[in-house]
Formats: sequence, C-alpha cells, structure tokens
Amino acid sequence: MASAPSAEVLAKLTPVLTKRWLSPEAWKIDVYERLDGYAALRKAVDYHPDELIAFMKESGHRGRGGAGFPVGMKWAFIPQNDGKPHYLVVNADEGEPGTCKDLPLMMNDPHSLIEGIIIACYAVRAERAFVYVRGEAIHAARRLRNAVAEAKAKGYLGENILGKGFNLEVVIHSGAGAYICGEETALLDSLEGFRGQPRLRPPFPATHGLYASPTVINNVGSIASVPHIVLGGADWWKSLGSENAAGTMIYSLSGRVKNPGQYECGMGITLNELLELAGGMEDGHNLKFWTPGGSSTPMLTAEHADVPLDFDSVTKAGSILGTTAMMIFSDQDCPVYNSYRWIVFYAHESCGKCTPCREGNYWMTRVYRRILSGQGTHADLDTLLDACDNLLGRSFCGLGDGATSCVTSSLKYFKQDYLDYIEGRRKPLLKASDLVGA
Ligand code: L3W
Ligand code: SF4
Repeated sequence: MASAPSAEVLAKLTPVLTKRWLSPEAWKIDVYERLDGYAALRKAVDYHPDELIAFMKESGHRGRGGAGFPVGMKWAFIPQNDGKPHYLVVNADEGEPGTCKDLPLMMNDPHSLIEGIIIACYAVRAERAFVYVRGEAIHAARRLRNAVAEAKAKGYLGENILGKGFNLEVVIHSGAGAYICGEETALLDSLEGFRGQPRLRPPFPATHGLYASPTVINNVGSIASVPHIVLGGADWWKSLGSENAAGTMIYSLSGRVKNPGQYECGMGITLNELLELAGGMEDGHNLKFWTPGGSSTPMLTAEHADVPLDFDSVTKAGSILGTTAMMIFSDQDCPVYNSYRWIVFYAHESCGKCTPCREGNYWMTRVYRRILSGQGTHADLDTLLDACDNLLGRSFCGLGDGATSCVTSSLKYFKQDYLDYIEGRRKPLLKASDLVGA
C-alpha cells in the first residue's frame, strides 16, 4: 500500500501544463476553448511582437528540452527585417531514456502546444512552423494533426489570423525513430530530407537554421508553457519556481517507485518530496541511485535526495537537471549493469560522424561485457575513464558527452560494485558467451 503524502508536500503539486489532463476530451478544440483555450493568443496579438519577446525575457522562462536556455533570449536572436523567411521548429523527438513528459502533454493537451506555437511565431515573425515528432509516437502525431485541422477551421491558423494580418501554417512531421534527431541540428538535417547528423555550431540555428534561414528551435514543454505565461503574467510564472528557475516543471518518475508518472511542481522541489508524492519506494527497496534528467545526466545517490531540483542546484550537486526524467533505482539494482545498458544504447544510437563517440561507445560496451561476465581486470576501470576522457568535450555533439555521464558517475559513487565483479565477489550477470563477437 502506498502511503499518502503529507498535506504540506501535496500542496507542492502545481498543475499548470497538466491542469487539463484530467478533463474529459480536453484535446478537442471546443473543450479546450471552454477551459481558457486560445484566450492567451487573443491577448498576445494585441501586443507588438517585440513587446512579447521582451515579456518572455522578463518571465525568466527557460527551455525544457535539457539545456535550460532562456526562451526570450533565443527568440530575440532572430534577426528582423532581414528579408528571409523565419521558422519555428518544435523538438518533439522525445527520446532520452527515462523522459516522458512531452508525449503525455501532446496527447492530453495538444492545443496548448498549437496555441504556444502561434504566439511564438507571431513574436518572431515566422509564417511556417514544424513539429518534429518522434517516429514511434504515431498516436501523438495523429492527435497533433487533428488539432492543427481544428485550429485552422476556427481561424487560429491559416491566413489573417484573428484579423491581424498574420499568416501561419503548421506542419506535423514524423521522424524515423533515431535518438540523434533530438539534437537540434541533426533534427534540421532530417527535416530537410537528409540523413540526421549534427551540424557544426556556430553558426547557430538562430541565424542559420532550417533551409539556412533564422530558426527558433524549442522543446514541446517550452512552447506549451507560453500560453500559460501570457495569461498568468511574468511575475506569476516567476513566483511558481525558484531563483533563476521560473515556473513549474513536469517531473517524470519511473523505476522503483510505487506510483510512477508525471508530477508537475514548482522548480526546486526535492527528490524526497517527489518520492512522497509518488507513494514512496516500492516495498522492500531502498534508494541507491537516480538520474535527475535522463541517462545523459550523471547519476546521484540517496545523499542528494534533498537537493532542490532546479538548474543551478543540480549542477552544483554534480549533475544536470536535463529533462527532469528521474529514474529511480534501489539497492536491488546494479549501477554497473545499468551503465552497461545505457552505453549499449549510446553505441547503438551514435550517428557515426565523429570517431570519439562512434568508437568510444563501441569499445566501452566491450569493456562492460568483460566486467559483467566476470573476466574484467582492474585496468578495465582505467580504460573506461580513459575512453570517457576522449569522449567528453571531444565529441562533435552532446550525445558523445552525455554517454560518459553514467560511466564516470557510477565509477565515482559505486566503484566497489565494479570491484565486486572484478574480484569475484559478485556472480557475473552476463555469460562468457556474451563476449563472442563483442
Ligand atoms: C544562438 C548562441 N543560440 C546556445 C542555443 C542552441 C540551443 C540552445 C541550447 O542540448 C541538452 C544536452 C543534452 N547563439 C547560442 C544559441 N544557443 N548558444 O541554445 O544549446 P546547448 O548547446 O546548450 O544545448 P542543446 O544542444 O540543445 C540539450 C541534454 O540537453 N539532455 C537531454 C535531452 C533529451 C531531450 C529529449 O528527449 N526531449 O531533449 C539531457 O540532459 O544532453 O546537453 O537551441 O542553439 N550563442
Ligand atoms: Fe554522431 Fe556521436 Fe559524434 Fe554526435 S558525438 S556527431 S552522435 S558520432
């Protein structure tokens, strides 16, 4: 039986982006309109686009895709009066292991994303927007296409929107299920019809993005927050979060918790509080390690369960807030085996463009297999760290950097677990035959 959270912790639940999720059929435009839908757009178009950008800066809103880049600043990078088309691209290629906040958002409240897109495009003077949806998420792409058709039929999309002389078309594009296409420049290449591989930055997409034109790329959560911020105001949004981290965040809990799922709270809640909201750890399990933001973020331990979950505090604790994908592991889980599973993932998803990532991840899977099949040596630990040293900061894009997180953090906190395999105290998890062809 899950224990009930205290009233104090329960009060920390702050449904903003999730507030319509429990309303029946909120994905339909009539229901959405009854629940304040498209009111923010009506308010926004009464402002000059530059005022909207200034407002977004004032709100302190930061990107929800992993990097936390200020949204208003990104919009302000778009050059004006340059004679080029401008684009908005929404990154809905949610693929980071553990991350599951954008898909439920698109399924439960697709119009909040569409409304955010329209406001953002009005601000940056873009007449075409693309939503790049993860290939496997056919259901989300279908729901978004329906939402676009509904919005168009009501005059929120198309020509002369709300009589303001502003035009916008939104294209829902399905990817093909490659993790690398969540990297913003690989996403652009894929959208243009090329093989999805990262481009050199700078120049950044803000000046040389889709079809070499100025492009804003924002995560689903970043854009779906916009209507709420426009309606509630900058001060209200700031009041929901903590210093340097305005607003709420959808924290996704998975793993050894009684009630896994999405919990929306103000930035700065702690893991201990989230665990209380989620009914606690599964019976018979004690917290051993966890990721604050998906597999690309260094794992933390039970000692970090009171760290405020905002950008700066998590960085200070030695990890990254990332996409707030909190994967929870217990004393019955093995950090060595988990790191191996994640490295297998990165080796598989490496696009192959640069040597450190393409070769480094492949070699690390081999070293892990040796250790987990009971044939590892002490030198293997140095080999893993050496491989990470050659990946971190030397890879062409963030995938290579992110792959090192689980290796270095598990070796930092759980070296003894590695030694237990190497020195024969722990039963091998893999068979020697797993090494064949490795
Ligand atoms: C113009 C400049 N624009 C930076 C823009 C840049 C981008 C944004 C942030 O990776 C992280 C990664 C993953 N002029 C600019 C500029 N920009 N300087 O700002 O850039 P950056 O490079 O800091 O980050 P990024 O490449 O966007 C995102 C981490 O997030 N991650 C998870 C990702 C998973 C998902 C998912 O499944 N949905 O997003 C987890 O930790 O490792 O570090 O737009 O163009 N001077
Ligand atoms: Fe490709 Fe990996 Fe290099 Fe990124 S780091 S460009 S995914 S090979």
